[in-house]
Amino acid sequence: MSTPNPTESLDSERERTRTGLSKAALKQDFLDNLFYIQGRFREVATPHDLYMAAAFTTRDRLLKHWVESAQVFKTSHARTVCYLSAEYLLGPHLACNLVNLGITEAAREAGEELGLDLDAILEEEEEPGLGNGGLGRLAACFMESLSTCRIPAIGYGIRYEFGIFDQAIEDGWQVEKTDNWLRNGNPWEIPRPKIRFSVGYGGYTESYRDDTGRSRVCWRPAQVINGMAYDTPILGYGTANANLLRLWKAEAPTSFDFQAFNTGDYYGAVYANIQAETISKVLYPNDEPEAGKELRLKQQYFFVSCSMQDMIRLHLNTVGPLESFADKFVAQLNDTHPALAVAELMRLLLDEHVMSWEQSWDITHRTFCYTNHTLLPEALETWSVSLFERLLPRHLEIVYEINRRFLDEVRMRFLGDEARVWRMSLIAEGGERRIRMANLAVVGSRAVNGVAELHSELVKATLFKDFAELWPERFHNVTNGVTPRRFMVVANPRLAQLITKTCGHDDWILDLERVRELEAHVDDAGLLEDWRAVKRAAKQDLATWMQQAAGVRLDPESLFDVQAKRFHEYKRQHLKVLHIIRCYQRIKQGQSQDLVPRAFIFGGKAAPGYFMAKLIIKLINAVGEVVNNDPQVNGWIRVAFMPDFNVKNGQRLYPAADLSEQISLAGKEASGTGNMKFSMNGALTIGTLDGANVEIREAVGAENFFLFGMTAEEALQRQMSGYRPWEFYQSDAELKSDIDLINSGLFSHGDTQLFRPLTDNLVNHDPFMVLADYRAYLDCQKTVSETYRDTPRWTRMSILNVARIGRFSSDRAIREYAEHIWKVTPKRIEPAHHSQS
Ligand code: AZC
Repeated sequence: MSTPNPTESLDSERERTRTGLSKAALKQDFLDNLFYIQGRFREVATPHDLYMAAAFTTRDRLLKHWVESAQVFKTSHARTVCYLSAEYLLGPHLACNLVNLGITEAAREAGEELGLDLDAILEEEEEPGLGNGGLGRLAACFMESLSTCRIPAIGYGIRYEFGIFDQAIEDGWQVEKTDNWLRNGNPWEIPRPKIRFSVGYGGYTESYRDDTGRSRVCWRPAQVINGMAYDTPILGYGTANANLLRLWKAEAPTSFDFQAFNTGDYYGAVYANIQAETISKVLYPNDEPEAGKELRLKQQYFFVSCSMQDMIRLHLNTVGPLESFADKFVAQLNDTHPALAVAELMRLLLDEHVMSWEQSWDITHRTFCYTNHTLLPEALETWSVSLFERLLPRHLEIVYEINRRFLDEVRMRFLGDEARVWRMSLIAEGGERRIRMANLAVVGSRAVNGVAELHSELVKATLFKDFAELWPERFHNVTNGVTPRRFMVVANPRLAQLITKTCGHDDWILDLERVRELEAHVDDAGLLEDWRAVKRAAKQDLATWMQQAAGVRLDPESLFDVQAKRFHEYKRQHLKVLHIIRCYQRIKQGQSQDLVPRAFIFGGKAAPGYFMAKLIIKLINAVGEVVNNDPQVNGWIRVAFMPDFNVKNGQRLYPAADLSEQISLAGKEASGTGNMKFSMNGALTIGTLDGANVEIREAVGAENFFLFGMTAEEALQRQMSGYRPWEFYQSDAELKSDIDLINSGLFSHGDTQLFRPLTDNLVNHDPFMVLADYRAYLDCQKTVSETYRDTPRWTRMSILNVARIGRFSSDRAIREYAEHIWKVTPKRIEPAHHSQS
């Protein structure tokens, strides 16, 4: 799939001018957009006006690729991937689009000639935070790689009016602020008022006989709302292929209920409108489902129904009869949030397109594939049958029928094994009856995958053991990846330039395996020096930013030790805190000989209702307050909390990290993707054998990775044989003194109770076995410090981490999906050769 960037063939200035990619064309269009769209002259434009004009100038250039891609995909009936995801954590668009268009330098120079700084313009962009964390960001990386790999694709999701909250830190606590990302307009989306679908809720179903005498069902919903499409083009790198991200906004079917209006109920009519719009109003800020939230179920059904109707519309408009639907489309369920699509496609085929059950099921089952992202039992979605019935009565009937047929199959295979039937049922019985969305997703899909080798094995061995016994061929692994365009080229341009200079080409951006060519230079003194300078500059940038954003001074000479990810007990940010407290105590006791100066940097949000996670954030800031104000330890350690960790801020963090903390309890982190982003930027990892850490370690070499802690198997064994955390607390004097120091009130102005819920939980329950891994973690951190002191060795390890990270490009992941799961081939779009105005 390696082909030159379309812009490379356009080397003559005339050609670039003709296609709008020259500096002169950019300048002219920028000024035009500033005038005609923003209504400003250069002299009076605000920074936001400048950003908008730059965004429109860039978008114009995307559109050409996009319109052409759509045209080619349509006329060639190209097999298309539909990625169904309730979340897309997109991050800022502008810088990535410039890179993918190949016009970053031209834009920078055009800006300079106008007296503008491109970096300042990029800073203006408010990112669409339509996701919580890993799962949403993965969807965004996959959209970019789908285009880069030239796979025809549509991403379907929800256009939340409010994305993930903005995090502020006040008095050390997380405070949530609404994310009004659309406030100043979104230049990247194109509203499609003609692409609207009705979505029903509630009501009842009726049976009737059709003309042929066959029994049919009709659903009479009590409420009907509309979903309207908003499209965002997603361009690939080094290609003219551009795919479509189609997000649905909920609205009332008509702006007024005229009957209510005529009878004088103006308020009632407007209220109905508002109620409908609530459905796409806000992203649920949890990375695990909140039980029983009716609005959440409504959201899921809303976007899934619009998307399935849209796919059917596209199929009927282009290919024709629905019999071939599963040949035209493959739909990937990103976790169980869109699993209702299975029931919805069945309903549309059965009720609206009057197909038989057998044919509808055959199509449905051949259409869907499902990715699981977690083994944590509390994160597995279930919906109460009563709520489901109230909102989606027809879908409940369909789920029951799918279940009836499925369980017959199970009974036939495993005669007399009713316990198995009970476990595999789509309905959990005993207590309140609930629908198991994961089971629905597995039954309704022809392929199921986990997101790292270890995770996929555990999926088969634990979560879906019964299903893997019934359908072993259905289970796959596709290890996650991340896009090197955003997380290397855009986030870390200095490093990108150094790699390009060292390798003598920039083909690695498209074929990340080729960063391996760095290995040949790993002993060049010049490279080592340049490598250190690049890292040092990134650390300085972060230090400058952190000083301004968090008021903490960081010394770029110190080791930047970073943990950035959602806050969750299984990710064990509190294990890191114990390490900080240990360092603090050692320095105070004059035992700093094993230490190196370190900046401990955290970033991440906690779900607003997750008390323990929020308390851990408070503890970090509380420890920071003491440590950072203690002159005795100041030259040694600093603690900094980056407020509002999001994609944009992540891009500041990854390049500056020396050490990447991936310290989840083994068996709990499905994959992790931050681990890849850090490693790509030359950070060394300290980590457990969990998720993709296992494969990263294999790839970069065990000698270039700091491994510690129990394996998943050992953790399970220990858990089963009765884990008693207090024994660790009692028997390890340092551990005890670290926990006791928290309880002493030192970090809470004398309040000895504030952190009790956390410390008591650790000592008495410790569900994620922090205490069991504490000693191993400290020992490993000692090795980290020793290694860091040997600068050439550390630098060499850093280079090798980058050189061997190729496998973790999301391009590789997408190719594996395409080949093994989706059975779809690339479709090349030729660069357009007509001029644009
Ligand atoms: C995450 C997993 O926790 C993480 O390990 C994985 O890398 C990522 O998905 C992508 O596969 N899961 C979530 O983010 N889950 C939700 C519901 O947000």
